[in-house]
Amino acid sequence: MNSAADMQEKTNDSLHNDSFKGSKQKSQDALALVIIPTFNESENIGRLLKEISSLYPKTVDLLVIDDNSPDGTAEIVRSLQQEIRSLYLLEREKKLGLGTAYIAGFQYALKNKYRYVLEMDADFSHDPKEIGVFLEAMRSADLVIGSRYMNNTVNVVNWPLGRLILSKMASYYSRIITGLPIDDPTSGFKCFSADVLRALDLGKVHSQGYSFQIEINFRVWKKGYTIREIPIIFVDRSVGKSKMTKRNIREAIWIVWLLKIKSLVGLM
Ligand SMILES: Nc1nc2c(ncn2[C@@H]2O[C@H](COP(=O)(O)OP(=O)(O)OP(=O)(O)O)[C@@H](O)[C@H]2O)c(=O)[nH]1
Ligand SMILES: [Mg+2]
Repeated sequence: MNSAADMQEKTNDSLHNDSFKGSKQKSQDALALVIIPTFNESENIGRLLKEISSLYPKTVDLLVIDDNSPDGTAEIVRSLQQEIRSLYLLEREKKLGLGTAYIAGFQYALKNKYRYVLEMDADFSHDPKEIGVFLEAMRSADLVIGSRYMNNTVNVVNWPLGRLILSKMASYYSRIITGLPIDDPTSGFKCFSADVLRALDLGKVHSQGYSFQIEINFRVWKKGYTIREIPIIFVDRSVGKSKMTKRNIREAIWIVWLLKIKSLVGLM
């Protein structure tokens, strides 16, 4: 997947952004950056970071983007930076939404010259063991999406029926209005090639919250990149609270129309 020469070509850029507290240099041989946004995930984050770093000690670096969680999530990450060499932390001053967290993470990944950039939730809904499958699938795609709904199946464990219906409705709605040919457009477990992220105008992304997933997929699709879905099993969080709000749902409803209109008038 990556030659030694390619790896050497990557530079170890120092970071020049003061908000990346405790950051070091990018690991020399890291192929991918896993971005994990957090808000009040103190019960999950430590175990998750340890698990990923023990599964992928060399190929994967980790970036947690924490929005000043009152439960001490950032302190846990900071203390783990002593034992996990490839763990970085971006602390933002308040809860600014999932979409803006990912944009900040993408900018960090591009600046530090990772080849692949993964998105992942902190709450163990996404299985760390799948990261290798995503990287393998990137051989034949520019964006790989972990799908809960491929081939008319539903691979969701322990989700309340209401959440499942909402998620399925969002998938149908975004497909009918925009034509986006993806079974699970709201999935938050995915992997981008850095080239795709570089080609997107990240400053133009509208979504602050969960509709970010739909919007970014739409932008990648519109640019003609290859999107591949791979099946994942999504397990509902067992600890911590959901951050999904009615505001997120309202945003998704209008964002889909905005994307449609912008693409019709040639603005996308
Ligand atoms: N930095 C940051 N992270 C967030 C924000 N909102 C949610 N997150 C994180 O984004 C990930 C997904 O959020 P969840 O609440 O798990 O969303 P979900 O998976 O749709 O909902 P549940 O699993 O039902 O709780 C988790 O790691 C959250 O901690 C935010 O505003 N800022
Ligand atoms: Mg979750």
